Amino acid sequence: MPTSSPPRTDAETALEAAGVCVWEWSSDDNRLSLRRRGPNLESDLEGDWRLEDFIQTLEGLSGQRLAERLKAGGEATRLDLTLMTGGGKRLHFLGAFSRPDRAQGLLFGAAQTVAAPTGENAPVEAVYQPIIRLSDGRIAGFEALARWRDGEGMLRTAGALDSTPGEMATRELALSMLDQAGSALADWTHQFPELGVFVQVNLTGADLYRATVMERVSALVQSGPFPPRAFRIELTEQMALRDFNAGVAAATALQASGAALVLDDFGSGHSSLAWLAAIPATGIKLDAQLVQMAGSPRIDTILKSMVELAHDLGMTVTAEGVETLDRVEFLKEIGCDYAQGFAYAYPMEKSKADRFLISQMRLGDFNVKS
Ligand code: G
Ligand code: MN
Repeated sequence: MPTSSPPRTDAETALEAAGVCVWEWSSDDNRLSLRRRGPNLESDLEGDWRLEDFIQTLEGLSGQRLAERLKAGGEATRLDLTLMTGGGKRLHFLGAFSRPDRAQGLLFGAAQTVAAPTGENAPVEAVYQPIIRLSDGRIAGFEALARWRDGEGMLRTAGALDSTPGEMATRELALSMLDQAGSALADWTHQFPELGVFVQVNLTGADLYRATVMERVSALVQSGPFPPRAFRIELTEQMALRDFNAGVAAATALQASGAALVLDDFGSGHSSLAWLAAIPATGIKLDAQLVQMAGSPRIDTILKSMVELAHDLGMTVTAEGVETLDRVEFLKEIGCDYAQGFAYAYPMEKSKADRFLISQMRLGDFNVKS
């Protein structure tokens, strides 16, 4: 079992150094504003631009295409363009309109070539926990979770190891988890097309402002074909509190890449309803602690309302940390879409997840514990 991180390629190093800009476009005042998030992104790009002036800094037709797309405006129109700077750098302009006259997203260095998946060189190993569709009790998808091998070859969470893998850059962790989950999804989509499973990977808010991470998500989704929005990123809401606009822009860019976004641990800590309203997410995951408190009338009222609220906003709801099956009836009653937790299945290695999917294909009425 190799224990070192894969070497950084020059392309990755250059991308990382370039950082990320949050952009916001307003048609009304014809303004494109660029705010730097990374270490030293093209600092000359930062600021408020008249669209025509910004276009002047770009080479060839890319500027013209950008202007056309921004001026065309429109609801939920995805923007995914490669721009060429006067200095010959390729930039990835990724985002979407949230209103007919307003768009936002991220601008970052585009990879010349996409590095090969780090796959088996990676010390971190993804395990997969089934996410069960409550309407039929079948596996709808998986959450990919990071584990490391201890001295005895057992897979452990980071917290259960003596020497934590904390030194591993979180960037490497994110890239490796994305790659492993991406190849698992490719495999399952290929083997079990009729199941349409999805895979969810956890990223931190900081990951969203890493050019390499965003480029990798975008490349993986394009390497599909996957079922629409089957490659999903779970994001905790905490990041929103630090910088609301940048969080929305990053989430918008992520969604524009073709990945889907799921709000993790919803209802823990400081849920921001403004964040829920502004972010283009596919679903929310109800925080495990809240789910485990089900049974108390007041908590039940809150859970019921959260499901209703999410549905009214067009989002699905997954209950996390479902440890006992007696909660399941309640979750079904309130219309919760998915459940995940020890009551159904523990996180498992890919090969075991394969076997579950095979049985699910064979048996009409599949129960994950059997
Ligand atoms: O925050 P997030 O949902 O990403 O955390 C998932 C973690 O919760 C994993 O480490 C997983 O092993 C653990 N987990 C999954 N299901 C359950 C459960 O039913 N109960 C508890 N206590 N933990 C769970
Ligand atoms: Mn999660």
